[in-house]
Amino acid sequence: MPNPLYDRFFGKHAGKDTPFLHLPDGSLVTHDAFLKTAARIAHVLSEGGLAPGDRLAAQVQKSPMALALYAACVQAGIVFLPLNTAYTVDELRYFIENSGAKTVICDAASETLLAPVAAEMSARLETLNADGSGSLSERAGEMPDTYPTVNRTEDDLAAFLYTSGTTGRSKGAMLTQGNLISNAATLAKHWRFTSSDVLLHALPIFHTHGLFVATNVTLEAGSSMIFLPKFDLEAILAFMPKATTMMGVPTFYTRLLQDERFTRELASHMRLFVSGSAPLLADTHQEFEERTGHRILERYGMTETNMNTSNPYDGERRAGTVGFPLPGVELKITDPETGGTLPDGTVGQIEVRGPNVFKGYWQMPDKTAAELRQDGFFITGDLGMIDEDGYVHIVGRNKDLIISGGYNIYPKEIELVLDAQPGVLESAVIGVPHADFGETVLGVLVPENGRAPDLDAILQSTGGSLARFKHPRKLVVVDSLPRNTMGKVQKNILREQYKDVFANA
Ligand code: MLC
Ligand code: AMP
Repeated sequence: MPNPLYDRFFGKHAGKDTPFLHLPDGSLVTHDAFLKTAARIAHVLSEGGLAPGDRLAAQVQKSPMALALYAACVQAGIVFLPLNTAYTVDELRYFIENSGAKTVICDAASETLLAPVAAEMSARLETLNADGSGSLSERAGEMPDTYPTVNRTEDDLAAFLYTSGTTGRSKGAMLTQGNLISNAATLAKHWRFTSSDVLLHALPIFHTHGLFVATNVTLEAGSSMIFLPKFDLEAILAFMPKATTMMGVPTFYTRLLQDERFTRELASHMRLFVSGSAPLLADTHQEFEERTGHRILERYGMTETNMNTSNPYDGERRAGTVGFPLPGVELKITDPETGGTLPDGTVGQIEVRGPNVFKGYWQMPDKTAAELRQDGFFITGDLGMIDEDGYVHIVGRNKDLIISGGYNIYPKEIELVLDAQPGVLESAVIGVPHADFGETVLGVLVPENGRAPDLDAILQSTGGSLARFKHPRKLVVVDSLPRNTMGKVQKNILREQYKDVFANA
């Protein structure tokens, strides 16, 4: 039966003993072995009551089994909802409830905390640990290694990825099979991936970059991956000579450049370095070229759209730009007030349209209508311009968003937590420059009754409800927040005032 996503990325590799995952311990997972594991998991999921179209939420460490869980969901027609391993139980509760996930997969270490949440939502709970053990694997071990692939169309949902909103409520971006297929096919071709490529994979697999860009492109081209559990500088240095390509957030590249062992020779076997998810400084681009002779290829994407633009493979990879719209993707710069298209060279909001653009936000028709126009153009919230040679430049954001080490952080969510702290009248959360993470979180507090609040206690208490990467790295106290005549907090003034607080971090 046809299942376009499964057939294209997975099914075509069935029965092949070709390499898929090279693991740090030297072992290899072939395509065939991977697909058999996926089929076994698909049986467990179906037997557990998951039907095509149902959602499965997974907060699991990166491992071959975790990736096979994605393949299993595709094969069984289940909507895959991967979640950042840093999320707290409070955060997870919302995702499980909002998505209506019928099954939740977690690490055994979180089982006690998550069991009551799953029970409350009538969701089944299974465990999957970093080493591949857990109840999911135990049950999968008893299942057949083939599974009757569920019939799907390109318009069916493949995944939900949650992206936070400016009001603090996360939105489930609904991605179809067609969205994922079209983008990976375009990127594999554009970046010249072949079965000889070996991708150094150190990104997490719960976001677009590590899962849909890196993994789907690898599967599309029949390449293999050196599959590292996370970004670890020592491992990257050790494995780079065996790889041909790497994809990373800018922090990967700045960290590599800080190490003298990262040399031209070490990178000599590499064909391509790709950067995205956050702005790559032109300085980093230049320093990287001086050190290695490689020009990093920067591209631009989003959870809702997959990848939109890319610098060229053959032509000039221009530092400080995100290149040209990908084949099949339309991009225009519009006036935020009127929506009218602006001429090249003018800064405005970036809008994109194409087969890569998502279907909308799960059960949020108003939010979908506000960002996804009737004619198919998606308002990205990024500000940019197109230069005289057609290169797209991202110059800022029309949304209150901080990107720290490639993770998105919405200030509103943190402000709500800070505002509720004893002794805090109000707060403003801003992103300030940070050498390692690009930007980091600073909380600006106004005390109640002019008495200084206990900053240590406040930092401690944000820990319970917010993922670690969202925590303010510093809190400062001010008498009042700068506001415009409409009463809106002028965060640009605060960003300017505090731009050097982490200058030496
Ligand atoms: C970890 N920490 C972070 C952080 N990552 N804090 C802020 N921002 C981050 N990104 C916390 C840790 O919990 C730890 O807390 C402390 O910071 C230092 O940790 P570390 O050991 O230095 O961090 P590390 O584990 O090395 O992780 C850093 C990183 C990682 C940059 C390698 O964050 C990462 O892999 N980022 C990639 C994110 C990504 O894939 N984004 C793509 C989104 S898709 P403590 O308690 O020790 O202080 C998308 C679309 C597109 O945006 O276009 O691609
Ligand atoms: P996310 O919602 O996590 O998918 O993050 C998407 C956002 O990351 C985009 O809207 C941009 O603001 C930002 N982004 C992604 N790639 C780049 C890039 N190459 N340069 C600048 N910003 C980027």
